Amino acid sequence: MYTQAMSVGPQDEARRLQTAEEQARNAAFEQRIDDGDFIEAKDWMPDHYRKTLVRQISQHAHSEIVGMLPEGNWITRAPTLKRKAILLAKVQDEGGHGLYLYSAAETLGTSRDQMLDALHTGKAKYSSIFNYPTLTWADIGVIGWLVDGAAIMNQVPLCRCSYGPYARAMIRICREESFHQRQGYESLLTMMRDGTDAQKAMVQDAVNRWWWPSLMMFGPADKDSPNSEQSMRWGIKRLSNDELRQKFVDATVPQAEILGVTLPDPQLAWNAERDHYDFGPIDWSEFWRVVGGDGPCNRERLSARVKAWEDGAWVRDAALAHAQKRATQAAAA
Ligand code: FAQ
Repeated sequence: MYTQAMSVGPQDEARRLQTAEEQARNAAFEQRIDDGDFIEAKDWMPDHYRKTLVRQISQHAHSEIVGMLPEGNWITRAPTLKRKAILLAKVQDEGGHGLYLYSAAETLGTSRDQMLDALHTGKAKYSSIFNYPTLTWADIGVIGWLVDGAAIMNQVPLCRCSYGPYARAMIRICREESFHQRQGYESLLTMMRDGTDAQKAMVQDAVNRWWWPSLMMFGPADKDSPNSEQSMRWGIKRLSNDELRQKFVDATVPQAEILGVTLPDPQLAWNAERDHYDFGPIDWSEFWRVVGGDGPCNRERLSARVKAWEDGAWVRDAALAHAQKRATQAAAA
């Protein structure tokens, strides 16, 4: 009321008009979200939507390339040529996923150098799960079964994410993750069906160590998830952290029964009333400790990535020098 009564100069008038224009753009954007349209790179979008996507997609990309490290550690120690070829292909796939995702994030106006700098300086997060060590060969099967299994559960809904470039990248990623999950499960099934007692015990030990960290991958409980509400309203996330975690538990318990392993949770039980499995409390203090940089392998993982970046400096320098030479030649021609 008071502002209407004030006399406005040309600058105030421009700002008011701009605000009205922005409001209209924002309303049109929200309408497109409600209609289930994809938002594309050149479309107008609110700043907060852009920032949320850069945060999530770049952290997802970082998770893929840091995720190469625990398994890469076993390529030279795979027990057979077949297992080695499968693992090599899987780890290469993860590198490819990182590249699609960095490209998708770049469409939002952030450079790859900026994103990698955020990773190397510890400003950006990556999935907590990759800060745990791979102690035996069974860990590789369990990563495929549980970690890729959790990743697929989380990522299939992202194929319907409202941001087109991210959604399209996720379609191919999910197809490959599905192969990853199956190869892990098949490797464990082989050990559980045909293996020695020691091999079976090795599988059970790996399941004991990876089960709870796999449940943590879905992120904090909904009530403690600051980003979920807005991300779900914008159609970036389609299901909440807790919904996805529950779906994962429900899908995984019968698979564990077929494998013949015990999931390390005495409270795990079918609840006919809820039509879901109940499970015990997650140790969120461990989750936040690992996310905060103090997990078993955080320092090792980050220093491996920084070293890879520094070792690759000559490749980037050579590629830049070559591009400059080509540009100079083209300008002179
Ligand atoms: N680890 O408010 P929310 C893979 C952070 S790829 C670390 O719930 P949001 C493939 C979160 O960033 C695995 N940090 O956040 C593979 C936020 O902090 P910020 C990665 C976590 O974004 C397999 C804060 O906590 N997948 O496995 C974690 O709405 C095998 C509050 O959380 C993706 O990135 C965590 N687990 O929901 C590779 C999928 N959880 O950023 C190799 C895409 C939460 O505000 C081998 N991302 N935080 O400082 C997502 O779906 C979401 O970003 C969530 C988190 C669900 C991860």
